[in-house]
Formats: sequence, structure tokens, C-alpha cells
Amino acid sequence: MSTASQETEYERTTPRRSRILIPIVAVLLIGGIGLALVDMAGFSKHQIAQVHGGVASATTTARDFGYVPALIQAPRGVPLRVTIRNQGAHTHNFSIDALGVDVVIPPRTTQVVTLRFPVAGMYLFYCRFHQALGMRGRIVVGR
Ligand SMILES: [Cu+2]
Repeated sequence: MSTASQETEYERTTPRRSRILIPIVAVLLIGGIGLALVDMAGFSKHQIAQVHGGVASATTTARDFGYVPALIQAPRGVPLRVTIRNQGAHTHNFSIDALGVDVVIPPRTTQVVTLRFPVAGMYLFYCRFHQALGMRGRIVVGR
């Protein structure tokens, strides 16, 4: 019996270098796809609004189909200026029912809205065109 016959079919048909590389490439691909999904969903980021001259500012990006970041932390007692950049191919929207906000953002444009929160708490924002696809986020206003 020769040594060659003790090799498995996989070992005979796959060069040694590939046997090491294939699992590494697979792990990197799966990890990369996972991170991209998390990023698309906006879970990986949140933004703390910065206050300058009595106005807090924050920026979010509207993508197809989600906001990044989807969580904004804002201080209480000052207006919050939110810049929304639409980097998607679709027209998006920024709505907050509790504040009567409803702003349409065509592709490759930017809209700025100034929000005044009557009380501390959580304010939900969403795209009225793609809410069903999970295109929503929240602003948490501190006490
Ligand atoms: Cu949208």
C-alpha cells in the first residue's frame, strides 16, 4: 500500500496551499458580510450630538434602506440640528410623528432639520417610504 492511497479525496485534489487558504478566505468573507449587514442596519454606530453656541448638531446618512447611525443621543433644553444626507439611489424621508416633522430627501441631496423636544425621552424617526423595510431610528433626549 502506498502513502498516496491513505490521502483523502480532498487532499489528493486540493493543493496544500489551498487547504490552508480556503478556510481563511471563508472566515474573512463571512465576517465581512456580517459586519456589512450590521453596518447597514446601523447597529454598529450611534452619535452623540455636539453642542456649539446653544445648538446641538448631529448627522445621519440615509441609505437604501436604513439610517447610519440610527441612534442619536441629544442633550435636553437645546434645539437639535440634524443633517440628513441621502447617499442612496432612492428618495428617502425623515419623519417624527411626535414633532410633526416630515421631510423628503431626494437622492444625493442633504436636508437639515432643527428639532425642539418638549420633554426628555425617546423620539422615533423613520422614512415614510421604507419604514416597512426597517428604515427607522431613534433620538434619545437626555434629562
Ligand atoms: Cu427611505
